Amino acid sequence: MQKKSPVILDLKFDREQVSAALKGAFAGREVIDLALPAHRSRDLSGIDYAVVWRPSADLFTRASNLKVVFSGGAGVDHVMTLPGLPDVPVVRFVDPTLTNRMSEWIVMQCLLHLRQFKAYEAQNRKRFWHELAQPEAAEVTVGIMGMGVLGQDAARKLKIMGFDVIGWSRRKKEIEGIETFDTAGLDAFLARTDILVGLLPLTAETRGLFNAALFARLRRRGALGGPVFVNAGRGGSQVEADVLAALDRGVLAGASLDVFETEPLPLQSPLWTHEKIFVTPHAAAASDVGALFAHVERQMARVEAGQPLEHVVDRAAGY
Ligand code: NDP
Ligand code: OXD
Repeated sequence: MQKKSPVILDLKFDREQVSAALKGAFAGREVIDLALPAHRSRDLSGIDYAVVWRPSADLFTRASNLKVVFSGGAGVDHVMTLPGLPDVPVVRFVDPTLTNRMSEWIVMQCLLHLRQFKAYEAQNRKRFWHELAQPEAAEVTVGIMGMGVLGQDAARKLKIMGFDVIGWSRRKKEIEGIETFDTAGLDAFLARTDILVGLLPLTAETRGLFNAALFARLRRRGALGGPVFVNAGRGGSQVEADVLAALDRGVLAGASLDVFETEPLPLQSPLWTHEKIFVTPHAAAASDVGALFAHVERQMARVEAGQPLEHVVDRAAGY
């Protein structure tokens, strides 16, 4: 039987999670974990596979014969812009563990805004007992920008919670019970949206998209008293100065941000303490490392059996 190619790991992930997941993973195949000192100067030429999350700048020079690059996450912007990325398939991480986590975060943020959690927290600090008006989910339209794997799952789960849900993507989708728009329908989509959810990849087209001009086109007279911005796609798609200005001027009524222009979010950023913003540290949907390795093993088995890879990035579109 032909010897299986080793697999390189260049993952800036929690070490304990990687070590735990490696127990029992990649049976019958050598694992070259570049986080281990013993592997740092190892010859990587002639190796077919690399699993990467924010890889080292010299990885592709050292691993010059890769046949597939696996992203350690659903997003691939961390790898698409790297110098020397070989012209081979780049495979995204698509798995229910990640999709479910993202939908939990999105549904939670929409509910926090619907149920005025920030306002109650402020009242609690003053020990002020006062019930606020209670809009229903059905009165609120959640508009999701990015109706891919994550956007579609979040849409279905928001629907179950009773929200009116609409979606926007490059190519129009047909999804039962959800009105959808393509890029030409952006104005109509925004004019209907009370809670704007960003689940877009970072590409040249989406960089800086969530800006003052876009916030100004959201529905103004909705049940929440003003539009809300929720972003778990990529921080490069939002203009943080515009988010802050929109909140301060009442153009936005609230925000939930999991991703930032600079990560980690700098200590001095006003986003940390803004009374209308929920901040989480790029933690909406972490990759389950065990599930990631199982996905990589399935895809390598497909290559070795002569079957096509799944979840391959469209290099021209950039995601
Ligand atoms: P998909 O590739 O499945 O979906 C991307 C969606 O965005 C598609 O609907 C696509 O349109 C749409 N899109 C892309 N570019 C444009 C554009 N220029 N104009 C309009 N629509 C566009 O990705 P996933 O759903 O799996 O993931 C989305 C993103 O979420 C990831 O790229 C990553 O950045 C982020 N993410 C964040 C995490 C976190 O913890 N915060 C965790 C995981 C992912 P079309 O359908 O027409 O192709
Ligand atoms: C991802 C992420 O892209 O965690 O998977 O951001």
